[in-house]
Amino acid sequence: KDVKDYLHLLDKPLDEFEAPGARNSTLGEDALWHVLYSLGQDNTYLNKRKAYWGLVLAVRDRMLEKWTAVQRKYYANDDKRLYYLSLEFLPGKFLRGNLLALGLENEAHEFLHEHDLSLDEIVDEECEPGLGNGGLGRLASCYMDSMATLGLPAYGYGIRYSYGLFRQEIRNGHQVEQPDNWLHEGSHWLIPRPHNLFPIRFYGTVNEWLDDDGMLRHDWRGGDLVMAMANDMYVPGYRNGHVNSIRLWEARPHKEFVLSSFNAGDYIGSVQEKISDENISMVLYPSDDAPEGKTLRLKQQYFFVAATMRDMVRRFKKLNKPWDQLPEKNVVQLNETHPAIAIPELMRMLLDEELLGWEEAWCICQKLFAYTNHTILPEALETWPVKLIERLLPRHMQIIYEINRRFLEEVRLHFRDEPELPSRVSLISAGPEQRVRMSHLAIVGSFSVNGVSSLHTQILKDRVFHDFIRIFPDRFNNKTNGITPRRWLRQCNVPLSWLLSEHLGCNWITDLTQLKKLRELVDDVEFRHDWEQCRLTNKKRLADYIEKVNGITVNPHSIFDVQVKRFHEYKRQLLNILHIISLYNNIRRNPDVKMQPCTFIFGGKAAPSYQMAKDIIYLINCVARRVNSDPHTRNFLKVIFLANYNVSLAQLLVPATDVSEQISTAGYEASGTGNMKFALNGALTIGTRDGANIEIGERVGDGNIYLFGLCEKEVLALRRRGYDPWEFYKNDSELREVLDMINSDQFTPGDSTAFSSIFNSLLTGGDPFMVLADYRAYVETHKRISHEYVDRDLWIKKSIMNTAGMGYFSSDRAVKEYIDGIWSLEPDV
Ligand code: 73E
Repeated sequence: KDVKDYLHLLDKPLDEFEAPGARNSTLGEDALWHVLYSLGQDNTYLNKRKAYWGLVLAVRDRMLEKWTAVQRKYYANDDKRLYYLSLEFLPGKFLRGNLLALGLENEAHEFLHEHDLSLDEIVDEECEPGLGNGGLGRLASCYMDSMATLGLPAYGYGIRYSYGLFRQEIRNGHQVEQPDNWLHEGSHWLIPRPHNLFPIRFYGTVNEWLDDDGMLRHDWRGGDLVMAMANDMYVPGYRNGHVNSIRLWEARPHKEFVLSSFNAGDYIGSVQEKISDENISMVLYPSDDAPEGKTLRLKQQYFFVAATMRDMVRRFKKLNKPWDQLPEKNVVQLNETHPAIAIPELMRMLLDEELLGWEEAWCICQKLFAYTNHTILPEALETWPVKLIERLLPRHMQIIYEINRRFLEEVRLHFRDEPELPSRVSLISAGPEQRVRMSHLAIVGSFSVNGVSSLHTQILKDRVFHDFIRIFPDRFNNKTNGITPRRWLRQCNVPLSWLLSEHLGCNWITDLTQLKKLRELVDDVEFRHDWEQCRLTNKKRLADYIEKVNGITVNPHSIFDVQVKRFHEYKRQLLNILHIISLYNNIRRNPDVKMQPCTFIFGGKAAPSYQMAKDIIYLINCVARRVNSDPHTRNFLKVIFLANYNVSLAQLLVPATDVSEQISTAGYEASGTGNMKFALNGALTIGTRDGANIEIGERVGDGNIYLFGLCEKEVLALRRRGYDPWEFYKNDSELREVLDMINSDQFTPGDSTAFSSIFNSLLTGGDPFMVLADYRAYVETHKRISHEYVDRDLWIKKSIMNTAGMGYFSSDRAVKEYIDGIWSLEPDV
């Protein structure tokens, strides 16, 4: 059927004040108007580009009307506001989601139809803003969607990077990074606000002076100034008339040219300064789960935080309220420690500019800030050299010292018999180079610290921040992550959404727990048939993409087994490829084997400096080349690497996946959110007892998930006992064969050392992520999967039970938990 014939069945009706007719022109008329008057192009005929840009501008008009009304309401109601500070946002493409939220899909279809175009081809015109690395940035975007849908007075804050995460190309099996110039055509989704401009200082010196009461005061001056200019991105709630915004700061030169050197004839020298100032918001750092110790990174953090605190204080001052009301009217959520420098920055503003006393200022900070931790990888806990902060932000370093002095004094007072405790919890680490521990700063300066899954929060309490639990017993809490059902089901999986709305009505889109009613339908043969058809439609669409992009034909009836995520040793893409090699060996040994054909799909980027991760990508591509071209196996086994994995590609993959690979070493993946997207769309998970996998298992039921391998406690115990990967090498002949192949030229003819780094890490290197320890359990679990997949009734029932159990993982639920447990906000709809 034509999409436009069934859209009205899919979605909630619009709220009354939203009804069409509130405007006296149609979306299409406005789009044509914009083609002529905003783009300056002939609107008597349209091509894809013109139609796209015209639509964007017409949709934007409608969002702006709502956004200004909502801002007025915030002021009128004197609402408490949430500031969500994140160095990363990954919104994905906007057009489809915005049309959906605003209830404009039908109008858009009609307009495009009149011009012989379709929405599918139009959305290709849009390029996706890659302003994040992975899960952390995508989580921020899911939460912004839920906040708008729940009608919260919330603002996202981040950086308008000129270059997002690099575009990944695969050349001869290797990852090659290309710049992502996502703004080269401009983006009308981003509105520059040249009047929202703040100077941000770096370097300089601190002067002391005495105020009228004889109190010692500080004044930071000199150094370099850079301007922070606002750019706003709009986030409409789902059909509720509510629109929020994400403010992304862009660095601008403080002076156009340094006039003196310009006059002295040093033209290039004077432009140089302009260039280096703009560098601050030039590019996103491409490491996920690992800190980047570069000065420019710290500059980025301070730059966006300082501008954001200014903006918050500017709005607060309009209310003419005393300072102690700041935390009653605002709350600041820190997404990881990346924005933690906000704490000393607000202290500086309150002390040095507003002339508050220390206690008063500190009390405000501790009631205002809340911190979310996303990772426990020891190497990922952010620290900055004291020397660097002293130079770049001299006043902040003084304030951090003072926070620490007072904090440790309290600790000594309350824990007299533990002389070691102060140095363990100190904000400053000792050692040859003193460093500021940003997580300690964030914990001490906040009223709430949360982890992102039950297990992760437990690990924070038991291990990583154990000392702090005793000092601040009420500060720690869990908020298990969630994903937005608008993008991750309604938008990416139209066939299934239709089926769901037909049977459950459409309230699941904003109340995902409704999905549990699917359990009553698992025994309905016709329903199961329709379910399977939806899945097949999605798999065919993915197969077409793979054919077009990779030039490889895959069988849509094969098991689509997918692992897409950043490349990291702890995520263990290696375990996956080792198993594939052993499957390959088995098929070659038994050419007549009866086996369910399998398509293994990989996607994901490696940080450009992470050599091991890049080697693993190369290994996968080399294995793929060999397997896909072997006439003995190619009907049973295909291995596909999809280049440049991003949000758009995820939207294509997620609904087409049968088996979702979530196989991190237990204890390492804080939560994972990809795991949720797949299970929500009816994939079955093969996973370790790690992060949110455990909670997914609890909700979909033991029989509907394939959990395997060591649990977190067993990983710790084995390491303590002394883990020897050689044992597994010696005792498992299949595994040994696979490892020996990697250590030969089997996959790289003529070059037998291509993967020796991998082989060595797994054996002589001690296999830090215990790939070999989990290998056998993983292989056996895959055998079960392959066996059970063939029983179509059984499999489809399990698939339905997955979707049915995933209601809990809506970001609406997660955001509501933040509201109740941390933010104390009122929805304003
Ligand atoms: O487990 C994921 C989690 O689902 C975790 O690895 C990821 O955050 C997701 C959302 O909670 C994450 N990313 C980072 N730390 N944890 C990170 C660290 C430094 C730079 C960029 C990202």
